[in-house]
Amino acid sequence: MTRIALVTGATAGFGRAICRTLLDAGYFVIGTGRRSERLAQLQQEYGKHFFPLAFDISDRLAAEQALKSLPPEWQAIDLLVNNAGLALGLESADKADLGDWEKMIDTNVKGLVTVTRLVLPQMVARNQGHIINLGSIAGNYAYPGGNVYGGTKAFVKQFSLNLRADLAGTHIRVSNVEPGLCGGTEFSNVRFKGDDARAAQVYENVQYVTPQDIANIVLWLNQQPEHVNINRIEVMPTAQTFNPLKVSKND
Ligand code: NDP
Ligand code: 8X3
Repeated sequence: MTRIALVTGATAGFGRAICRTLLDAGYFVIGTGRRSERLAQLQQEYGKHFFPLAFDISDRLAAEQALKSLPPEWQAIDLLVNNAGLALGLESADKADLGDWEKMIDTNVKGLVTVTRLVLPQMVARNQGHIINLGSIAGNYAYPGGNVYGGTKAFVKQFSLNLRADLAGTHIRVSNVEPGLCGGTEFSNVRFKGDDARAAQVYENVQYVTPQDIANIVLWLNQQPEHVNINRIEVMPTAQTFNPLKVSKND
């Protein structure tokens, strides 16, 4: 039986790799994002197996209209991958830009809950489905400048667990993928607002986790038998590990 997946943030990074991996595995895929020309490229490659749905996820009305506009044969979504998201800036909380904070909350929190709320009722009606959210290690561990970005990802983790609580007794699964340092995406170019040299430095001389690694994990999560729910999966490059907690001493 062919499965239908909806992947948010399909125009770059993880989302694009997840779309390709699901399409190659035989899924029909709805891909979203604001850059419609990139969605059109995927449609050119995969033809009727890919449905482009361009909208700004932080615009609730646009999200509602987009989801409503899906043709009937695309509405029974079996797998929702809530991947679209961003970090903006790395300044400490007293210096960070409030507009950046709002944009992260509007996208990573409000956008994600909007799409979830729009897709979930048909999953419940069919008693079938899987929601895979893209959290982050930033939602598990604090780091300087992680302030609101980490806060949004902690929200995604707890929202995922609370969805599980609400979906008790159904066959619907919810998983939160929590990656660490991953290269090959636009994440740091966006975070550093187009300072591509600074973005490149983040990944210099490190064997980072790739978008394909994340896509493989997403496919594997969904391929588990229906009675198996992976609640959370944290993934880091082997090269990334922990520091002692910081203690500031009096002089
Ligand atoms: P990219 O910047 O490469 O891709 C982000 C995607 O999100 C793009 O397709 C973009 O599409 C979409 N997006 C962003 N804002 C909006 C919006 N307002 N409306 C619609 N779509 C939007 O990032 P990654 O692939 O690296 O990140 C994907 C997810 O994984 C994010 O949630 C990120 O927080 C998370 N993550 C990333 C890690 C990393 O190190 N890369 C590690 C841990 C988690 P468009 O611009 O076309 O709208
Ligand atoms: C992205 C990973 O450590 O840059 O979510 O916040 S990190």
